[in-house]
Amino acid sequence: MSSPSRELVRTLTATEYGLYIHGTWESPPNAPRFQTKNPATGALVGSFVSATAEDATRAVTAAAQAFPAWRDTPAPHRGELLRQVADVLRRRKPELGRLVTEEMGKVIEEGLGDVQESIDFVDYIASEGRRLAGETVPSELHHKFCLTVRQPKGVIASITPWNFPTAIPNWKIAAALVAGNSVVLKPASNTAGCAAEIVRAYHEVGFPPGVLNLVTGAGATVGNALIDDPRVRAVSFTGGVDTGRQVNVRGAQHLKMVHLELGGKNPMIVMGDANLDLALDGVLFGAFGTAGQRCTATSRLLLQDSIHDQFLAKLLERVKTFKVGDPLDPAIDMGPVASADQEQKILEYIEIGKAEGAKLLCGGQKLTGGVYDRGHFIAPTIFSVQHGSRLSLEEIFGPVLSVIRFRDYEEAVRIANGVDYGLSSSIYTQNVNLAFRSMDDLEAGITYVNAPTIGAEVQLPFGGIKNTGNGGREAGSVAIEEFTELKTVFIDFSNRLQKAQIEESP
Ligand code: UN1
Repeated sequence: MSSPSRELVRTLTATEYGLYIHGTWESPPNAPRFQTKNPATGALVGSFVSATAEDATRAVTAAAQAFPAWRDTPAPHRGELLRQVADVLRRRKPELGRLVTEEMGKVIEEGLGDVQESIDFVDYIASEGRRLAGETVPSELHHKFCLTVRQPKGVIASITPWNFPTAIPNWKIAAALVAGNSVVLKPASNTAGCAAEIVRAYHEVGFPPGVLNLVTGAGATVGNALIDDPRVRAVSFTGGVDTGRQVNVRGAQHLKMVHLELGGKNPMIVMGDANLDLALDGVLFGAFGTAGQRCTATSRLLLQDSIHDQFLAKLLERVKTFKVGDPLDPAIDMGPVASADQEQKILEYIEIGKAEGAKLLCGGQKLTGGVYDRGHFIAPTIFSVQHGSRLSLEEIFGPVLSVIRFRDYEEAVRIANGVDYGLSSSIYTQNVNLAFRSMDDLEAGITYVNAPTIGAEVQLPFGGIKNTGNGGREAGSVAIEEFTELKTVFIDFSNRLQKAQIEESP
């Protein structure tokens, strides 16, 4: 146990952040605070205001006041500011990548990748300021013009998770802002520092006060206040399915558009004809990258009978060489899980697996001794399971892979689709017919052929079906759909009353 004086030093070294409302960082001296901690070492990272519902309401007021002028700012100018944000993020990438790693524990290569995904998306969506395209279509009447334009919704609440602590806030903020909305961001508490640093980038390039606001604190307080505020026109939420359901129900009471991006139980199918070494690299990255804490993580490995034993033997060999440890060390393959809560939940699932008779093939425990004792490290874990067991169906969000054996393609598809989620999916095969069939057959928003289930690129839509969400997509050019209303416009220049559906066509 550390001595009290040591604790004090750590407290003082934590970066202190305020709330960001109407372009000002607010740090009331007596406000209750919470802290973020490095999950690898327990060291303090940042200290944040635990906002009240009134704080959230003030942020919405700031956003509502800023909205009219921001809506009227030409979209290319809005895009230009975002382009400058991308430049700031690019400049600060090394420092921000390190912060991602220190605050949530993904290895530094992935911490930097998180920031790169932010840069890529902000760059990409900035140019939407010069598109925001509607459509023009013919009228059934003479001298009449029909078109659609995209209009912002108003104030958007963005509620974001800790696993992509810069990328996902940027997906939501940048798309909402380029479309002319104002935003209140409520980030996951354990990565509030990453969120605050992103907001600093927006502040630095001169977004008008109130256009973007940051309110840190508990979901039950801040999140609910945002969802309940009638001035918030849409809520964009990424997180767990249980919370997502509550957000949706709460938003529905206000007839509010709620966009949900929730969990996954993503399968990788390895057919007998696959390039096995390629599949091996793929499953290691897919299952244990970000310590399995991606919505897109490969959490089920489906192996065809003919290669099952051989592939599994190779996989277990490779996992033995896997280095778990300090995520800032570039030689390390996997860091800690993100928090004590995560650790507990994952260990509970490991116990569930054991209790339901799944065969533990490797790992299955918290790592202890030396540097491990300071953090939340769990060994890469592989179970052999039956389809239908809890391990095979429920999202674990940790470094736990469930292996399932199958006979033929049809059975693989049945198993792959036999879960409540549908975010990502993958098939390894050299058979071009199966590769193309899987595009149709796999029930998921994303299908990879000969690549693992993770690694989506920002210029394409991201999202899933079934319990993964409620139909929306982030990223890609469709990212602006959740943040815009379509206005349909008819312009009649005939100088007479024309009656659609009633007049005879000439
Ligand atoms: C998530 O886990 O919520 O495709 C996002 C990927 C990343 C994004 C994951 N580009 O794995």
